[in-house]
Amino acid sequence: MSKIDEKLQPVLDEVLRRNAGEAEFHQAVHEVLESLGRVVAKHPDYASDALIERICEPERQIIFRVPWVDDTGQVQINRGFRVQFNSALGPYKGGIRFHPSVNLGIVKFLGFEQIFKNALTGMPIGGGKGGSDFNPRGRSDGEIMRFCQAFMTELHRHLGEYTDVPAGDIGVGGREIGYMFGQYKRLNNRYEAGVLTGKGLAYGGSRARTEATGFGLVYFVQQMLGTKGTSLDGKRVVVSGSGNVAIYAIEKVRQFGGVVMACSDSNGYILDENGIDLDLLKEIKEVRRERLSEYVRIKKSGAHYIEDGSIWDVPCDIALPCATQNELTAKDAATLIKNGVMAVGEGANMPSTPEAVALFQNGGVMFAPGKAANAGGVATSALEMQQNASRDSWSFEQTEERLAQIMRNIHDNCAATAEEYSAPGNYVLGANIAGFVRVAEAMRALGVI
Ligand code: NDP
Ligand code: 2IT
Repeated sequence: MSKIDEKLQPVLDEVLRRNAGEAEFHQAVHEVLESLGRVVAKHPDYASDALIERICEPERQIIFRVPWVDDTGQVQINRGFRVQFNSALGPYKGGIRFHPSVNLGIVKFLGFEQIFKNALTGMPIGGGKGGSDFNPRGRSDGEIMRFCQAFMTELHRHLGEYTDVPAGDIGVGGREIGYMFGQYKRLNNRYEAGVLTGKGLAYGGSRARTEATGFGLVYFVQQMLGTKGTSLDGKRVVVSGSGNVAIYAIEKVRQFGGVVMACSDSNGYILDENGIDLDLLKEIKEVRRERLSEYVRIKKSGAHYIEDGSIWDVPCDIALPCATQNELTAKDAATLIKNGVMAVGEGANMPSTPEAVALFQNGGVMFAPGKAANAGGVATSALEMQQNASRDSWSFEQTEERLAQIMRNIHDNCAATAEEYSAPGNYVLGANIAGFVRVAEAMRALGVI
């Protein structure tokens, strides 16, 4: 990783010391502090009143036991987390992740990223994140429901439409949000629709929220390509992951005339030179909840399943990592560059390692960081909160148009901020600085908080 401004190095040292062993959190803080060097050089007052130190310290961290009973009658114990990172701009807002890898450091990295992402949307939402080391893979619907109920039995006392508003993330989609909302409602005896987002359309969800992260990512990439006089039309695209973000990124790429040749899960990737069959992918992942390898079992011609190796070995014009953190390494970046990649857009949170990002930026590859490019999901969550607050529901077209406008604004704000700080085309710098400045201004106005 590259050097930090000398004013900010002590801030980073202190974060490393106080949060020992939390590698992903260190990585996320490091990247933001690296960008802020230019801000404190230009506006030294941002380095006063321990403002940056305060932003690096969560307002509240909740860790709790989640006991539940599996289908065989065995008692299971998981650990639940909610990190309420920053509420200067609005109630804490951010997803909940169910994955065996979840620990405090991962939730803190996600919560930290969420502060700046949410600021970039321009909406009134603070930053937070939660999750559990629960592994949903292979669990029955009844087990998922009992786990969600047990998780919410503790979490509910920390939430509220003006306090903290979770949504989905890895392993948490519409089904899980429904079970959690049901339990929240039961415990509070309040139909508080705005306490969770990503709800089903039957009970207060927003149209286009399911699609929003993937669609928003592709809107952002289309804007970025536009600055170089090109577009997605006719481009070969590779998308990692095959979950919520990946599926709707694939759908929007197709609408913009691109061809998605490959997508993946944690076991392997599929390659379909004719373009991924989206209806089949949705059927396998959203309806049957099966592994991606089923795709080639059903679609016998033209498609291949590759169990070993990296999806980033597939030559493409545009790469969209939409699975998880640090899934795209320096080696993968070097392969993509060798194969002529022109743009990378992060649908996942922090999917590229710092070394990979540096390779892209130094290699002239347009690079859209997750906290800007995947902000369409949380932005549409904020639109869901608006609809809930006004007891209204908007059409798909109206909601998608709002999403598209928000993504254009985020793109232009990041690009303009990068220019202002003498780094044209550096969306990492633009996103970190523009997000930081909005949060910092609000924090200063609120006194020492
Ligand atoms: P899903 O659970 O719907 O899908 C996750 C996908 O990523 C699956 O294909 C999964 O494969 C794969 N994956 C997960 N963990 C790993 C891992 N450790 N190694 C390899 N592959 C993995 O999640 P989402 O699509 O919602 O989230 C994907 C990414 O997008 C995450 O980084 C999330 O934080 C980010 N994001 C999500 C938003 C949303 O609105 N949902 C908004 C903004 C960002 P497998 O089934 O094998 O585990
Ligand atoms: O990482 C993210 O932005 C999300 N998982 C979505 C958060 C939200 O509150 O919609």
